[in-house]
Parts: sequence; structure tokens; C-alpha cells
Amino acid sequence: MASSPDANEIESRARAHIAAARRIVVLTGAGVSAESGVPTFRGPGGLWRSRRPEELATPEAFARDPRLVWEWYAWRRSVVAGCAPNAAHLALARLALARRPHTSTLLVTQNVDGLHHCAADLAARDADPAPAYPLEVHGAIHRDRCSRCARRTQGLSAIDTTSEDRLPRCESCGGLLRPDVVWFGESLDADILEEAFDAASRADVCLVVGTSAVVYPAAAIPEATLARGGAVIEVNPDVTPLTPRATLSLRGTAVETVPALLG
Ligand code: BJW
Ligand code: ZN
Repeated sequence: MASSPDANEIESRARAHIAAARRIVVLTGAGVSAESGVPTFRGPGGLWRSRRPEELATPEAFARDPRLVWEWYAWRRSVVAGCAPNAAHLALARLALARRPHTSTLLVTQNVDGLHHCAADLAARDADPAPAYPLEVHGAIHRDRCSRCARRTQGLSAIDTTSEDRLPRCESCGGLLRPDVVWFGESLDADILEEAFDAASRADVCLVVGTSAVVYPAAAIPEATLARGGAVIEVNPDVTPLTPRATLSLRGTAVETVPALLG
């Protein structure tokens, strides 16, 4: 009986897939930012250990108690404001630069923390043209959107959550502002989603970093790569529902694994 490959063997197979790929899609989740100090959603220390997602990350929750929802997002904004991209964000930003023009690389993130954007800015200092920015399929926590007219604005850094009357309002129509993120039961931006699935369905490799792979439709992105015969490489310290389907699974944190894999 053949023994299962050890971690070094899996990493070298993953490197070979990436080296040979002409089209790469990267899908990231909260785990890629964990070592920057941004809490994940599920698992130990996750944002939802003490609250159910339906209490906070749904349009119904916002309609019921916008003050409570804003309190949570204002706290998370302050956490993210104190965080910087880590070595995994930077290695992923450089991947896109290093491999072009021979390889197309698209970074798709479920994260709303903006750290892939910051990493792209850092990596792009000397790059011409600048790298493509990630597709943020679940929005961005640092932006606001009017819950009535949908006008988007730069998010306010200080939100007064002491009473509902003091919550931020739209300058155009007076509607309540909300964070510009995608909550459960809300549709993702159709153009962004189409671009992500289109790239995944043509990719030779889909590299999936730090997601529990339970939230749809984002969790189906790697399936599009598998369906066209491409390889899915998962980086995660834990097993996920994607693991049995993945071509290769690298067990480790993003910072331990991604720079070494792409270096
Ligand atoms: C590390 C690490 C380290 C830790 N290094 N790794 C099909 C089937 C079933 C249900 C549905 C379906 N289609 C739609 C649904 C309903 C729903 C859904 O998916 N529900 C399931 C949960 C059951 N989806 C939706 O409602 C979506 N809308 C939609 O589909 O519209 C059409 C429609 C509507 C209604 C019905 C049917 C269709 C919208 C989903 C929006 C998700 N929004 C959130 C909040 C965003 C705003 C905010 O930030 O507050 O997005 S939920 C939350 O989960 C957030 C994340 O982006 C998302 C994914 O989480 P992620 O990133 O995977 O984080 P974790 O914490 O779960 O996992 C972290 C991972 O990292 C773990 O695996 C760790 O091991 C690992 N890790 N340390 C590397 N150092
Ligand atoms: Zn408005």
C-alpha cells in the first residue's frame, strides 16, 4: 500500500502545479488575516463564538436593532484599523506581479478588511502597471452604503452608537447608513461574482487560503476550477468541507505556508 505523501512532498507538488499554471485564481477567507490580528468568524476566538450570525449579519437584524449592529461593526472597524497586511497578503500580492505577463492571476477575497488592497499598494510601489486589486465578494467594512438609496460613501471612523437617533445618515436622502458588506440572505454583486466564477472556470489552479468553505456562493468558486479539470490547493490549519475535494491540502497557517509556497 502506498504511504500518504508527507508535508514536504505535498508542498513540492503544490509548487509544481503553480509553476505550470497559466491561469491562477486565489480565494481567501478570514484565516489569511488571522495572523494580522483580525478575528475569524468561526472557530476558537471567532467573532461569532458568543453571538449567532443571524443576530448581527442580516438585513433583518439591522432593521430590528441598527444600533446593536453598528456597535459590532464600529468595534470591528477599530480592530481592522490597527491591523497591517501580513507576509501571506504580501506574497499573494507579489504572485500577481511576478508571474505576469505569462500568467493571469485573480485574487478573490471574502474578507471585508481591505488588507489585500493594502498589500497590493505596498507590492505595487515600483510596479508598472499597478497590480489588479482583489475582488471583494462580501464588500468592504471601511465603506458605508445608504440602506434606502444605496449611495456609497467612505465609512466614518467614529460612529456614535449611544442611541438610534445618532446613527449616521445619508447626505442625499436621510436614510440610515449601513456598512457596505454583504449579509446573509443578500445577493452578492452580480458582476463581481461573474468575474470570479468565470476566472475559476478557466483556471489551472485555484489556491484557497484560510476559509471554512461553508458560505455560499463563494464556497463554490473552487468547484468551478475542479469542474474544468484544474487543481485546487487548500491552505488551512484545519480540515474543511473542501478538503476531501481538494487536489492538495497544506496543513498550516497562512503566514507559515503561503510565502514558502510562492517564494
Ligand atoms: C486559518 C488561520 C490561519 C484560522 N491561517 N487559516 C447554498 C447552500 C446553502 C446555503 C446557501 C447557499 N447559497 C446561499 C446560501 C445562504 C447563505 C449561506 O451560505 N449559508 C451557509 C452558511 C449555510 N449565503 C448567503 O446568504 C449569501 N447570499 C446569497 O447567496 O444570496 C442569494 C441567496 C439568498 C438567500 C438564499 C439563497 C440564495 C451571502 C453570504 C454573505 C456572507 N457574509 C459574511 C459577513 C460579511 C460581512 C462581515 O464581515 O460582517 O461574510 S458571513 C462571514 O462568512 C463573512 C465571511 O466572508 C464568510 C466566510 O467566512 P470565512 O472567511 O470562511 O471565515 P471562517 O471564520 O468561517 O473560517 C476561517 C478559516 O480560517 C477556518 O477554516 C480556520 O481553520 C482558518 N484559519 N486561522 C490560515 N492563521
Ligand atoms: Zn440615501
